[in-house]
Amino acid sequence: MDKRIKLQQGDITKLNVDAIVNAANTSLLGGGGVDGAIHRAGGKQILDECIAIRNKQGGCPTGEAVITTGGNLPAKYVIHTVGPVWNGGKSNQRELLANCYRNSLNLAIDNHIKTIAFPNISTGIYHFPKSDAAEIAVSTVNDFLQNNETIEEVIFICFDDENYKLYENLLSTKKAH
Ligand code: AR6
Repeated sequence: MDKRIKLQQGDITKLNVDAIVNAANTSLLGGGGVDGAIHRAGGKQILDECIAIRNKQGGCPTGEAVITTGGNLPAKYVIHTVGPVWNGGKSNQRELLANCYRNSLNLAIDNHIKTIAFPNISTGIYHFPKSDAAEIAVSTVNDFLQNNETIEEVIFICFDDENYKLYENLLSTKKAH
C-alpha cells in the first residue's frame, strides 16, 4: 500500500487540503449527502462555477470530474465527480466508480494539487455496496499512485463507522511499499 494514502473519519468540508472531492450528480447543481454539505459550507461561488461549467459542457457525465474553487472552504479546490447509481452491478458500474477516482486524480495533477481528500463516492444515496466500493477506491488510488510522484497525500475520509472500518481493514492488511 502506498504510504501517501491516509485514512480519517469525519466531515470532508473541514479538511485543510489542496482539494476535496465531491460526490456530485450529472447536473452539478448540488443535492443531498456530501454534495449538500460541500455547497452549504463552501457558499455561492462553488455553485456559480458549477453553473458556468454546466452551461459550457452540459453537466458532468458519470465517472468524469470537473474542478471549481473551494469558495469558503478551507480546501482551495473542489473536484466534483459523478459516481454511478448502483443497480446490481450492471452497465459497468465498477469501472465507472474507478473512473471517478482516476479522473479526479488526473484533474488534481493538471491543477498542481498535492493533497486531496475523497469521500466514499456512491455509497450513500447511490447505494453502491460499501465493501465493493472501498476495494475499488483503495486499489484504484494505490495503482494510480504507483505511476505518479507529484501527489503527496490522498486522504480517504469516511463519515460513517461502517465505511471507516472497511477502509481500516483494507489499508492495514495490505503491505506497505
Ligand atoms: N463528509 C464526508 N463524507 C460525507 C459527508 C461529509 N460531510 N456527508 C456524507 N458523507 P452521498 P452518493 C458520506 O449520498 O452516494 C447527492 O444528492 C456518506 O456517508 O453523499 O455518491 C448528490 O447530489 C457516504 O458514505 O453520495 C447525488 O445526487 C458518502 O459520503 C447523490 O447524492 C457518499 O454519500 C450522490 O450519491
